[in-house]
Amino acid sequence: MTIKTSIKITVSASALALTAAAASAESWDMPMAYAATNFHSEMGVVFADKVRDYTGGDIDITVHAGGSLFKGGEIKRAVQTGQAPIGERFMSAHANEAPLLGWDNLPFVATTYADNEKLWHAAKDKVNGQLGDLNLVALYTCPWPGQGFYFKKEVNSSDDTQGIKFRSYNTATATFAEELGMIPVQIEAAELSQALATGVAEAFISSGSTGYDRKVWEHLTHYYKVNAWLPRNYVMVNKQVWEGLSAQTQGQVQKAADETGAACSAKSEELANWYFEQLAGNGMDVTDAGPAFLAELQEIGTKMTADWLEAAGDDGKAILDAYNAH
Ligand code: PCA
Repeated sequence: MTIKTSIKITVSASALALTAAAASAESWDMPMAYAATNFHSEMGVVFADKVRDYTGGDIDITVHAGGSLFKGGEIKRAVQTGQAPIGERFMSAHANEAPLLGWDNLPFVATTYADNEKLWHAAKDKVNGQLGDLNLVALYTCPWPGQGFYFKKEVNSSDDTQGIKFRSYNTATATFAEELGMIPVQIEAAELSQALATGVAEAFISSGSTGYDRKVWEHLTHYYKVNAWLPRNYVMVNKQVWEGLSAQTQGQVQKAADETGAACSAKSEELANWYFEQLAGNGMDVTDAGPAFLAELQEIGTKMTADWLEAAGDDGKAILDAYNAH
């Protein structure tokens, strides 16, 4: 072989390699539901960067935060049907369709990050099975800080909550509101400021994180740090899209997901108190719930856990048994 021919072969081989790379490179739009500056969304960008890096550019994810590509309530369906290959959503928002997915909304069951992680390990296999039935594969999950109540007045018991218009984010929070004599209305976090400004809602349950993102001190005055549960967001991929990837690419994406999930959880824990400081710094009264209110919440919580166990059946019971056994 002459030198000239060998150069020619090398050139055409690398041209081929380039064509192959171009053909296998995929661009994925990733709708996310929460504010671009929220840690969940920032971690979505970290994940996209890692995936690009670990797959050598084969998968190029573009994050669309704040419900800008699909609204929060539309993201799961978009991924299930393949309109979007990947997306992020609040897991328990799907509990009306699949009760098991409310595993992380059980009041006062797992109220620290360590316990929440333990509960996730107890739930993981069952949850993944359920998501598989919905044509989804979960890549990573990440907890919000603990959930407490926002009001525009001091609240000491359910005597003070009657008739209040309450923004709920899933069926469990709607039930909670009704038990307290409030009127639930389901609203996405992205529309929360608007709902408070127009009086469509005048109270809600959430973490300090969402109160901070939505500057709710412009409308509300009190936050009670009940720490009732730490619900999770998850990043999901369409099952066929996932199965269409090579084992090697799946491994690379999963490595990115495992690292991002751990970093996101650590970030959530690191920020939890910082959010309270921001609410207080902007004039809100941030305190623990008083004993009478807390006792009522705990009683409602016990009933809600019993209801969930009934709805989620044997799989739900297996999750709680596994959690309590450790
Ligand atoms: N923020 C989200 C879900 C839980 C949370 O802390 C919200 O309020 O919609």
